[in-house]
Amino acid sequence: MRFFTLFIVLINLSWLAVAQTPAPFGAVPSPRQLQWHKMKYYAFVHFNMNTFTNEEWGHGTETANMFNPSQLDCRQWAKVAKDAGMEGIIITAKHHDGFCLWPSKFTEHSVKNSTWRDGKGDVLKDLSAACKEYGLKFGIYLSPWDRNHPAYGTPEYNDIFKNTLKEVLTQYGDVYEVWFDGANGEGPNGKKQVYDWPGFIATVRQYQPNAVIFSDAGPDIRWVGNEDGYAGETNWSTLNRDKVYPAYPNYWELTLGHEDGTHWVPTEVNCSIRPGWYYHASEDNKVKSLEHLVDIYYSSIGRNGNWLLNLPVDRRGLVHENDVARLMALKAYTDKASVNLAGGKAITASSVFRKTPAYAATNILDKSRDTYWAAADGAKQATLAIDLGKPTTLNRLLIEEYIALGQRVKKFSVAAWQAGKYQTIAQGTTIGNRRILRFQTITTSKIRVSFEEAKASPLIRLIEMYNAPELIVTPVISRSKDGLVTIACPRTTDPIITYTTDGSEPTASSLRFGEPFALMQGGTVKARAFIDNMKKASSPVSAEFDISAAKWTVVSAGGSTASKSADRLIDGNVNTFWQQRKTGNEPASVILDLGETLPLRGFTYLPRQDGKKEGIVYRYVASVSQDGKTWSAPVSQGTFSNINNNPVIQSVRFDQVQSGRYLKFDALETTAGNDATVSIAELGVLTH
Ligand code: FUL
Repeated sequence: MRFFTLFIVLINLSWLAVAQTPAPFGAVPSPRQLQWHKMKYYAFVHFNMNTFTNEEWGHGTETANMFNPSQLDCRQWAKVAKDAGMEGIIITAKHHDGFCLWPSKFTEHSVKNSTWRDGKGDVLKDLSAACKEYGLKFGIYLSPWDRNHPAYGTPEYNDIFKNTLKEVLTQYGDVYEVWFDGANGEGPNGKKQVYDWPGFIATVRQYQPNAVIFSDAGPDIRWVGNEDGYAGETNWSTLNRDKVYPAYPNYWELTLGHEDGTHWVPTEVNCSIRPGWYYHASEDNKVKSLEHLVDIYYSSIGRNGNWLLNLPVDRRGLVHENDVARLMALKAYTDKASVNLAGGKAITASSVFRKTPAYAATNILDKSRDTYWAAADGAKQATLAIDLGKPTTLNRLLIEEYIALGQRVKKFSVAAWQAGKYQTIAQGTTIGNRRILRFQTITTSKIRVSFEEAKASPLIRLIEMYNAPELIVTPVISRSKDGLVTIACPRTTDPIITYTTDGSEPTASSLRFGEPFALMQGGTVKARAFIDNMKKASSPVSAEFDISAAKWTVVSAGGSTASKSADRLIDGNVNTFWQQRKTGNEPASVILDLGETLPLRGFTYLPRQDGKKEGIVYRYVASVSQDGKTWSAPVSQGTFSNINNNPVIQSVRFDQVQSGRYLKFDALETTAGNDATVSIAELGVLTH
């Protein structure tokens, strides 16, 4: 009888407990995902064989000795990451060329067979120890695609891959994230592998149950659909996971997520601090500007994602000085831009879940992310009024949902008390784990946040407000077909732009840009914008040019006589492109007449820059000619690595200098296969 009474009491208590707590809505995060959501910013390090061969995708034919860093120091990476405010490092333990940064038992293509440290070196050992020392988490990127392993393309390879995974998951302590690249090309036998994804996932779960697994399709966290650093303004953490798979063709859906998706699979935004993922000395001046990185910060961390920023470690085995300087500038900026002006201020809500004090709006402005405000049961609209107590100048608002119970808000707006009434200053759609709205700087003493549409009653755990320093927009350097250089600063009023053409850093006293100037033979232009009587400066930008296209004509494009639109491929405007449909195996050829015989050292291909993938060339052949009739044997042929996901300019150098007046570029295959449209934003030559 006593047991029976206890049973009844327990049932009642649990009923009470349930009734006193807002119910979860839709798909919710797992404990390991919630842990990961506490992070926001960490480093990717691409450092492997490609660092030494100057490639983005190695071929698997390299020899182990080519891997030979002169001063490898993983503690330097860890210190840089820590100083930059990052929380972990994910390392390319094995990329598509198959080379392993640790002495694996399951391949001969590894550090164990290199002369580096007499074959006794182990980058994963050094890095995991450095991460521990600096209080950083340690993550592993392991490419299933392997262009070296003799077993690739056979069922046996899946077991080998699982064994390799076991090695990296059991020998280096805790691993917080395992990064699976969806790329699946041909191996040394010309065969593709059918990957055993369930087996790979089970291996991670077995040896590192707390690690989150990344791929296009999760299962824990998903790719954001681009390598540019941008999540959707609308970004659901939910996904119809069973419909998505690695190399999913509707990649743009990953940018937005699926409203009402069946599983919780939030976004991780991966992008590189330079154009390429691997180190190339030619990109030392192409580290993304502070303004660009700040924009990515708000478009990743500020749009319900975590930011995985890649640092291409150089041939010494160090993070390059230029990258370090930019990372520290970003840290200094974000520190200033996140001083909270709303902490502990007065806040009231239009409703509170069952009038329970534990869910009061004051939870939003306290320091805890574990307490939250809950609107009334079933309320899909609600407002919060925040009294800042005094006129406060601000231009950013951070807001976070209590995601443990699901993602709910679909539409919200922010209004400021100005001239005796509330005026809308910003609007947003989804919130999720974290959303930061940017708006014009205003001074106000009261802010109102209105939830206009929600899938279930809003649960908000945090709001902060900041006054981020205004950044001076970095100038954009371009050169017209005629060889005239323009330097513009579109969104800054009346900047003074200074520049150099001798490679030196522009200062306040460098040449001032007024009229476009000629740079016919090419060179390096570096520029900077100044405001406030030259007191504030943008970060410097740099652009390299080869010979101009002033004398060039397009002789034919796509097999036919060139139409007017073909001029777009030499117009110097990166935002226009030429395109033509190509059929089957026939190449689409473009012939340029350079107007004079030149020493040709290579060519450049810029794919379309509008974010679309149609026509991006993958396989090409280039030939030269003196007269436009008799053509050399191909002077270069091959594929553009990773061009689909990262459509940056491709510079291809010939083995030998070729003297010629005509260049023929044959597009043999696009990233969409044989039967497709071919598109070219710019085609150029390298003569320097
Ligand atoms: C892509 C790879 O193919 C690139 O080389 C790079 O590793 C990037 C992070 O993922 O899918």
